[in-house]
Parts: sequence; structure tokens; C-alpha cells
Amino acid sequence: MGFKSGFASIIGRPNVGKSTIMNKVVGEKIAIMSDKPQTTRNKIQSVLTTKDFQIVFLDTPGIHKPKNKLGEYMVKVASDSLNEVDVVLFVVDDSKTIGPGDRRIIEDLRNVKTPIVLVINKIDKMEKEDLILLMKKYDDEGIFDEIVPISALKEGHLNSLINTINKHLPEGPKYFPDEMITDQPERVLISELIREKVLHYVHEEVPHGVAVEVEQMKSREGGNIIDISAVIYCERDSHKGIIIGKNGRKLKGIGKSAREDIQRLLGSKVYLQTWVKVKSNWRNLENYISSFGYNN
Ligand code: GDP
Ligand code: K
Ligand code: MG
Repeated sequence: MGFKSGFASIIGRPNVGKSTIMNKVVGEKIAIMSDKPQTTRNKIQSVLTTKDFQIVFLDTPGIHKPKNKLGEYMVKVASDSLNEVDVVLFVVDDSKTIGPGDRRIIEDLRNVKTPIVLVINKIDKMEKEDLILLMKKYDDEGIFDEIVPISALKEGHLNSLINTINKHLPEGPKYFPDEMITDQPERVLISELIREKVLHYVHEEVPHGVAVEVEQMKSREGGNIIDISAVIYCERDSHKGIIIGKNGRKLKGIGKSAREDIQRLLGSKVYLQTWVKVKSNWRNLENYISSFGYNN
């Protein structure tokens, strides 16, 4: 048997752990993770290469009912990708029953010809008996080629997931070089890391109206410090105040923890400056959507 390769699309409701699975499988933080739904906005590609096979994962934004233009775009990306791939990974979480959101996806999947692997994630939070009952319920739907329970967070059974995907890969070329783990440019990864920290530090209605743009990235002369400046865009003046926080404390916290992640990513010391600016209602404006890079 020769080298195998192929594409696996990761789909599922918001917050079931799609981004976490992708990050853990490739061993690097590529997609941002958060307990807020709709964290992942653009289609992220990541690559796992071994000596025998290569899997390219597509982490799509969650499938959900669109509320605005950005939402419509996200849903379209999610459903388009199912026809381009070799395996579909449909991720669900520890919910004991098949809820309406998962039900809708199942109905969409009935017309998909690609092999479908049901991934039950977050089993660290489940009783064994509940897991067995849930597996039975999904099996009764009659559309899954495989059912694989995992815990992405605790890195449980990830190997069994990888082996299952591998079974469905055709023989094929190495699409990407060994060392490549994502197609995302550094600037995008950095702005996503900053956005992740905003989501983490800021609550209420602010987070979904936040976009981050890295304006400048420059190595200092002599080498080992990289200066980065980034703008955090939000939709209202009041949001700006919340993100900055009393005496700038919140923004400082965001900057500090983003800097730590960025240093790890770049393997270099980083000096990070962040500004907060208001751009009202950008989510409904096509131009802004593409200028923030969500158009592929
Ligand atoms: P996505 O919206 O599907 O991409 O979900 P994320 O990867 O952003 O994860 C949503 C939340 O679920 C985050 O708070 C994760 O830490 C958490 N999570 C992901 N996988 C697991 C898991 O296996 N067990 C537990 N307990 N939590 C998880
Ligand atoms: K999320
Ligand atoms: Mg995600």
C-alpha cells in the first residue's frame, strides 16, 4: 500500500469542540477555542503528516441559523465543504439526547455521499451508560460509517480517531510539505489569538462584534524582538470602554496573555501594542467582511 492522503471536514454545532479537536490532533494552537459559540469565523485548514499518510482537516464555522450576512457566509462555507472531502467528521458533545440542532445536521447529512464519522466528544463529562445509550441512538439513524467517542480536551482516544480517518483515505500524494501544519498566514493566526483573549476577558454582548487586524509586524534590528501592532475593532463606543476596562486593566490583560501565545507561536520575543477602535455594524457590511479576511 502506498502513501495515503485526503481531506476531512469537521462539522457540528457551535461549542461541541471542533477547534479543540483540530488543535490537539495537529499539536498546535491553530484554531481559537472558547466557550462562546461562533468563535471560529473562517475556514481553517490544518495538516497532520506521518510517514504513511497525510490528513488535511477543514475546521468550518458551526452550522447554525444565520442571523446576518456574516452568519450566512459561515453557513455556506460549512455546507460547501462536505462535497469536496474524503471524510466528514460530525462532532457532537455529551448531550444525552439528539437535540434539534444535531437533528437538523443529520437531515442535511442524509444526502451526503462522503463517508461520515460520528465523533462523540467530551466523554470526560459522561457516564459510561449514557455514552452507550447515545451511541445506540446515533447508530439507529443509519447514516454513520463509524462512531468514535473521544475527549479532545483530555486527549483521550485521539489515536483511534486518526486511525478511523486513515481507513477512509484513498492513496494519494503528499499535498503539503512535512513541516506545514496550517494554511493560515501568521498575521491571521496572531489576530485570531488576540480575538481569543478578547472573548476570554470580555463578557456580555461585546464578543461577537469583535474583529482584530494586525496592522504591523516588524523584526527589530539585531533580531530577536518582533514588534506587532494590532487593532481590535468593536461595534459601539460602550463596547470600546468595556474592552479597555477600568484604567486600561482589561486591555492590558488581553495584551499580556495574547503576547504569551504569540511568542510561543513565533518562537521569539514579542512586543505587542493594541488599540481599540469602533466600526459600527461591520458584520452587515460586505466590504468589511472581506477586508477582515473572512472571504477565503
Ligand atoms: P467549537 O465551537 O466546536 O470549535 O468548540 P471549541 O473547540 O471552541 O470548544 C468549545 C468549548 O468546549 C471550549 O471551552 C473547550 O475547552 C470545551 N471542550 C472541547 N473539547 C472538550 C472535551 O473533550 N471535554 C470537555 N470537558 N470540554 C471540551
Ligand atoms: K466555540
Ligand atoms: Mg471553533
